[in-house]
Amino acid sequence: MKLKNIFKAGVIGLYGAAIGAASLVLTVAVDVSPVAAHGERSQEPFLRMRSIQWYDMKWQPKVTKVNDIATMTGKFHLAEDWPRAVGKPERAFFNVGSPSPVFVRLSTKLNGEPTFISGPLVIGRDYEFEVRLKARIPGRHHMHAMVNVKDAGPIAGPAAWMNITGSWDDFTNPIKLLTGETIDSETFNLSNGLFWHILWIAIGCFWIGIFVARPMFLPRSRVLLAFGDDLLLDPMDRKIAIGVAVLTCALVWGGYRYTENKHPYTIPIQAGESKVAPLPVEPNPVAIKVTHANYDVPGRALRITMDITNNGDSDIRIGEFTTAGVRFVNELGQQHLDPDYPRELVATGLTLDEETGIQPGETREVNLEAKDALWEIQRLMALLGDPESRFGGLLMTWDEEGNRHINSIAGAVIPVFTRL
Ligand SMILES: [Cu+2]
Repeated sequence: MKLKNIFKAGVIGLYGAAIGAASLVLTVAVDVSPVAAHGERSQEPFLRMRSIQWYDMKWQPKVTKVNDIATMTGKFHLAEDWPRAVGKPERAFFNVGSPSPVFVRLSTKLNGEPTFISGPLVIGRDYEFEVRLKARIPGRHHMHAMVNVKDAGPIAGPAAWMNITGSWDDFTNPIKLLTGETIDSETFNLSNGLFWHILWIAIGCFWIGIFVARPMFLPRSRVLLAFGDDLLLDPMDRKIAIGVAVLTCALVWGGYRYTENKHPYTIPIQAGESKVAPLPVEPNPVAIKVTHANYDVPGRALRITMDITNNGDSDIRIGEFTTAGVRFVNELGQQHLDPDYPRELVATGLTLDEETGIQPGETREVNLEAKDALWEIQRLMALLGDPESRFGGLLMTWDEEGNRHINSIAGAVIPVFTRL
């Protein structure tokens, strides 16, 4: 390779770096307002309303110091009306959605069982989770529960703001290994990680650089198409290719040998499958059939007409309709509402055409209205643009003794622009 060519390639590289730096400077200079959300509202309504339906969520405590432990607990139901466009939860991983690793997740339990790998979840059933988090980076963070579903992507649940005080420098995460040695996962083998990254990036840059300089991709491709590869085959190319192939194989083999010698006991991650049985189905005397639903666009209200049958032996009353983490409650629902639940996700606009309880054996046509600006704020009214235009959610009823029954309901929604 001629010195001039190397110089030329270097100049081209410098231009690229200059353009990158300029766009970075522009981004910082023009868009200075910090973003405080995750874009969770831009997830399609059918994904948030008709896939994983969250309830009884708790974030405790709301303020922690660096190194302190916080927990996120709750339950979720996998909707029977799971959308066709969303991959089925045959391989799902329980996760936490946060702005970068502000907490370190120490453990996750699904229905009381440690769950650190993915596994199948059953549609129509419920799961209870508990996540233990260790505060790492100080700040005010929006913390979501989340389930990653293969072929569907992350499905985020509701979030609460959690604050971390103190200094990041004080963070430690000591872990005792099987060999008895204790390491701090925050700093363990950092230089080793950097070394391998730099090494592979350097080999990659060298490999691409060689072909950029002798000659570049497009002229090379045109020559190849027009005249075949004879003209292009430089004996030096072959030597370099063999050299890089041998070096790569040697590094991979040597790296594995070294690691095996240094850490003889290792466990492959995500190689198995967690099999957690769903929560047992609780007897539910409430049967619901949605007959009609419409969304009042100017009034920001979802109106559902449904036949509710009470097969139990105690009056039941509706208290809450919850969808996509937004809780629509009436007076009864407010009595059972956790005061710690994020206020921005609570709507008091739940009304019924008849407030009296549904008696045992009775089947009643109920007209329910869930009205609040949150339909717009949370961009849930966008469901009208979905191909199916269906709503979904959990309807919570209470009997005279205060027992709660939960029904997952769903139905097609017709948009209306005036009160019918
Ligand atoms: Cu968020």
